[in-house]
Amino acid sequence: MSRKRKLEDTSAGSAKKPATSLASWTTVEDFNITRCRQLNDMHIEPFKGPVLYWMSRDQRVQDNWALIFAQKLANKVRVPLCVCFCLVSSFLGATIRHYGFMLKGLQEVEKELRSLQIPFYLLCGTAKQQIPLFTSQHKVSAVVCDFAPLRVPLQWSKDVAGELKKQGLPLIQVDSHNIVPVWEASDKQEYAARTIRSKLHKKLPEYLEEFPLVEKHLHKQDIPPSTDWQKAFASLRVDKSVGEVSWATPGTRAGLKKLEEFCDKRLKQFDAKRNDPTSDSLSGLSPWLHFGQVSTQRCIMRVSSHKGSSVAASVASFVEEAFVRRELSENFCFYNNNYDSINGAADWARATLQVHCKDKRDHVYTLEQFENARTHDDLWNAAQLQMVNEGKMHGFLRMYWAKKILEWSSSPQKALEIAIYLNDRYELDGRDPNGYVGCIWSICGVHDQGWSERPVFGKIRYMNYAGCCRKFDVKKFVARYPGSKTTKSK
Ligand code: FAD
Ligand code: FO1
Repeated sequence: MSRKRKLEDTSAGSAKKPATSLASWTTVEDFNITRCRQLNDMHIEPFKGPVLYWMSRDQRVQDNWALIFAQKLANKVRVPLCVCFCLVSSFLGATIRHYGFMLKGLQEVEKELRSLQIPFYLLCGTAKQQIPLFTSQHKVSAVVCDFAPLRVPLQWSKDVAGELKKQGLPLIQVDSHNIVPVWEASDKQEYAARTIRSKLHKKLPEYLEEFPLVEKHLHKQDIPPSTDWQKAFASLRVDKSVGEVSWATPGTRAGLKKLEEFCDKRLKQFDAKRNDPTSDSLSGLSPWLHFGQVSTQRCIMRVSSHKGSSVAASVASFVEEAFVRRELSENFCFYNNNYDSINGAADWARATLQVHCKDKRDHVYTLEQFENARTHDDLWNAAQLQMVNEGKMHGFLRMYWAKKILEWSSSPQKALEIAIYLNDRYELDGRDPNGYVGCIWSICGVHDQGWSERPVFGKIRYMNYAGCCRKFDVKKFVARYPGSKTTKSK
């Protein structure tokens, strides 16, 4: 289904002006054009050079609306299609744990594209440098990119829009990560899950449509020799002391296998057990979702295909988390530039944290003590060790973990800084809107309400050890991480 948009001013993709217009040339058959926005006001010339998909966030071939759109556009103007990825040598503190997972996933992307006669180019350097060089060298006629609501990727696409405008080339951005494109879900920062939920569900039927296949590309073009991946790894300037994880095999194939395994083995107990860190009941999908190796839409469609009373609550719960909560995080980061600072919190939260910022703390820990799991709390230490050793802390514990950092830091600002730093350094799914919102929800009450006032937290929701003991077998969890023991451990 293609929905045309009225022509308006097409500013270069500023986050605040969500939906820019789309010139009529962008309309392709069988594609909901509201998934796209135009980042400069150039247009494509038919029968010129290839269409380029500049892959960044959504690192997969199939189930990728940006690549689907790029191929439809290339077929419409009868030109070749190619894909590139701009590898930056460091990115927001990512370590070899993250780059290893990402690059191994991209190797699979290159192979799959080659089988479809679609050349893949790994370009080392920033998009602002590399894309204009590539487009002039390969006489590209239009560029399609995917979308992330974070400061750095938004700046990347803005810079490229400007560079391509100098070459008279259009840049079209497609939200391939969300089911409902962020600029379609809402035109403002939403207050809470309850205010965005109905907006998302109302649009779900329009966007939860089966993906057309990305097919062998008939307008052929030379396929370059395969990438020198050793050289790519060597170009990295990353901390190699945070090792890669063994439990998660990178790449789309492994990610889809994980999805099937979740549906077969864990979906049934997901709703009942997802808040119990001693049970293996989560999907485990976040690393593949973060790197876009698997489409969240595919997960929602797969999980929702399970009918019957025994899984109904779990299907609903998974949709709530993977659709509503996740797309609420995207909304927050897109419309609130302070998504990773106290300034991003609501006035009531900043006020209450300010009132209590001088309250006496029973414990105050440094980053080094937190990082090395050297607090007085064995459960907190165990959660920290799970994250450091396995690259994935259980979702329930992430709330407790962050809230204790608020309680045991010298100030809320310091707490948020420490939580984000540790989260992005060790979580395989770090540097993600879910992470920034997870931390700011826990420490500054974003998307939450105020609770009864107490020292240090003020009206920010409180969580404590006793509360965890009422929810699950804390001792059993702590026992898995011997290094977490403290004098408190019984
Ligand atoms: P499941 O429970 O199986 O959920 C499936 C998917 O739904 C997740 O992969 C995720 O995409 C989405 N989801 C689940 N819970 C949430 C949530 N609370 N908010 C938004 N989306 C959600 N998630 C990240 O992807 N990266 C992070 O860096 C991250 N940091 C967090 C930090 C804190 C302090 C908190 C409280 C939460 C954080 N989360 C983060 C959200 C959530 O904890 C993880 O997405 C989830 O635990 C990932 O494991 P899973 O895929 O097995 O989750
Ligand atoms: N995106 C890129 O286009 N190039 C990179 O080199 C790159 C590295 C990278 C490392 C860790 C990580 O977690 C993400 C990384 N991304 C990179 C960004 C990713 O594509 C997403 O845009 C962001 O993670 C936002 O979700």
